Amino acid sequence: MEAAEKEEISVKDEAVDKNIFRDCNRIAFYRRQKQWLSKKSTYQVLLDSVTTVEDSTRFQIINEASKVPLLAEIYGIEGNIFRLKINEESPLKPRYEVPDVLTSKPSTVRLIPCSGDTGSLILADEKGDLRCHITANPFKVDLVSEEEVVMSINSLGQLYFEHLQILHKQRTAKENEEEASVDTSQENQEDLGLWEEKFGKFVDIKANGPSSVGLDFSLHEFEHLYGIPQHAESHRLKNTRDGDAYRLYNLDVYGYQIYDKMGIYGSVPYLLAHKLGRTIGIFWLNASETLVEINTEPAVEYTLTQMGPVAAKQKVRSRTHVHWMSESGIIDVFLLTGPTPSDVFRQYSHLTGTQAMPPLFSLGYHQCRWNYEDEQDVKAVDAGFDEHDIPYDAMWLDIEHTEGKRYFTWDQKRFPNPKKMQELLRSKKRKLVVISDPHIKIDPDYSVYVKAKDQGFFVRNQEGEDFEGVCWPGLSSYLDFTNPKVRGWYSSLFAFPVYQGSTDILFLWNDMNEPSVFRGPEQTMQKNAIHHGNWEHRELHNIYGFYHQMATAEGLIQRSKGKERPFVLTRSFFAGSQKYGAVWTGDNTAEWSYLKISIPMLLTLSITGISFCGADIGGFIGNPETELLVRWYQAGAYQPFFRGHATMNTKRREPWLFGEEYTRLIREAIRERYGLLPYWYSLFYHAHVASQPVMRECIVGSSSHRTKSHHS
Ligand code: NBV
Repeated sequence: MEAAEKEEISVKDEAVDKNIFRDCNRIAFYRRQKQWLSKKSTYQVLLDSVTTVEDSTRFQIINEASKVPLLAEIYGIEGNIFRLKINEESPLKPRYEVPDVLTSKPSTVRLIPCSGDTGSLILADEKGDLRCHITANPFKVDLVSEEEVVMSINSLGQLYFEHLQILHKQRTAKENEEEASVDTSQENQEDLGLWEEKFGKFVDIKANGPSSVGLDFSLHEFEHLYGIPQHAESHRLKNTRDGDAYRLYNLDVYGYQIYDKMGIYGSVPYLLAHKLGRTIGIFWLNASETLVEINTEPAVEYTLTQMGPVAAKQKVRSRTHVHWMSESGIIDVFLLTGPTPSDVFRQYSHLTGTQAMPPLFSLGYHQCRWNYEDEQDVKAVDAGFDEHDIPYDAMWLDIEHTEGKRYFTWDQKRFPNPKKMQELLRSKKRKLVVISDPHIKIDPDYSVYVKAKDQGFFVRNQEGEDFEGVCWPGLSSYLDFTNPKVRGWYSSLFAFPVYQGSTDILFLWNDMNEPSVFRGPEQTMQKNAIHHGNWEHRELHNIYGFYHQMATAEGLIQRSKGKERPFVLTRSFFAGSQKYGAVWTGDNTAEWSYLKISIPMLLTLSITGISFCGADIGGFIGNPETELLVRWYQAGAYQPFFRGHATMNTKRREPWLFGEEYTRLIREAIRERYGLLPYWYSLFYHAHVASQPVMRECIVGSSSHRTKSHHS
């Protein structure tokens, strides 16, 4: 093991150090939005600017202070979905619009403008059941379905849009005087992090300056909200307090703390709200760092005493305010109007795709550990399952199987004959899953590195050179999966003749793809690294892992000439990742509380489209007591992705190592899973064709005696 690596592992033996990560108060765009919103400056629609262009209705919105025009576009999308886009009318340069997440250009339906009162505009679908009431001053949108206002947009006046500007130094004195949107005085500059933001020893230089956006949504009579993974939190979203918003920023958080709103490995900026008779969804399509505040105002009943002899009662309906804030990009939001939960699931998958149909083997039990040491070890563990009569389908190899963490290679000493090892597994109808991370060791003798370097396939730094960061192999560069050419080339590396030692029973595991960069800010990539198309990393950070899994899955499809379904597990993900395979909840801990939190974490992923999800059985970090391990198998057998895994320095924990009684219990749990395999397969088929989540929370029992159970 190399020195750099040892150092990282010893650091990582400790519980999560939250000081490495930023909370809201240390995030400049959050502070800026809060400062500005306290000034209560409003936006107004210019009603004489309303036009219908192709399939959208467009109009200008102007802020009373800055006077810079924004362009709003409203689309009706098939299946009772509205889309609202807000961008600068003429930005200094194009702003990032997330590509590749929507399955195709959503099929639009015509919205018919109906005359509202003066000062408003009404857009309705053809049947007139769904309407959008736009109030001009101050700008507000009410979404009306079956005569009920379901949701209001910007009713709290939290629309926020930072216009791209020329850097101060390059501006004329007059332009600086005109700057009215935020307090940019020198003393305040640093605090607001407009062009430069410090975090510990890191300085983020922002070539494009401040570019954040935000908007509020009020959900009428809704008090139950769910979604926006990934957080180690309860299923139902909690009210947030100042400085404690749900953060969506993909990060490698080893041993993450539970009941915490900090962002971990993946992000789906989509939430659902549910009440009796209606379920709705809000999908905020933005891949930059995002914060979500949630605030429920409960229903209140007032008694009006001064109104006369008879006391009058007035009821104020409850509502929940959702405030989205993103560091960059545009506002592009999809409003899913339900009305049933199934309708919302269908509407969301109409936009982002359904769960990929998994190959049958991947619904069985997976045996993993960091690491199975060598071919002998694999053989012995494999034989252990037969000896103890425990079914399993896939053996997993972690990073140590490679030659010095050079993915697509095999450690010559430990795995001299990978094909023979796979033949052994194949003879028992079993599979092998190996890891492939996005960082590539800088090594002029490593062909993957050389080819990627020659073709300019790495993410670049500010100076235009390949970005370099430390990860498992030591100094590494990171493939720029946002570039379709890089994805195409990466996919080609999985072809059997190219990936030496691979066979058709070998499948893939993508780890560290937040991306994880040791010693980087928050252990990830600098936000000003540069991607294909000259986009800054800040614009697309949350979608990096999505593209990695996409390219890997495509590689597996291509190597079988389109005949076989791929299996790819990813740690990082975004909206739509369900199309490419499975997701797991990363580095959890061998404690009861982590077993418990796996259930809401997986339910949350499930309702945001990612049905194929699981948590490491037994807990990755530490040594579970035997009863915990058994209980984890019993729970995991009823969770969609079912894999035992453990970190490096833990005791071995194959199912037969704890005495006959416990072996029997684990055997029974795994066999129960296999007994239900056809049912699992059918559930996945329903997820694939009809968007129904595989793992669901059902309320069972009479209304007086309700218990929650998890149905799979
Ligand atoms: O590749 C090693 C591990 C892996 O076993 C684990 O499942 C991932 O979540 N990986 C993280 C990197 C190292 C973690 C300390």
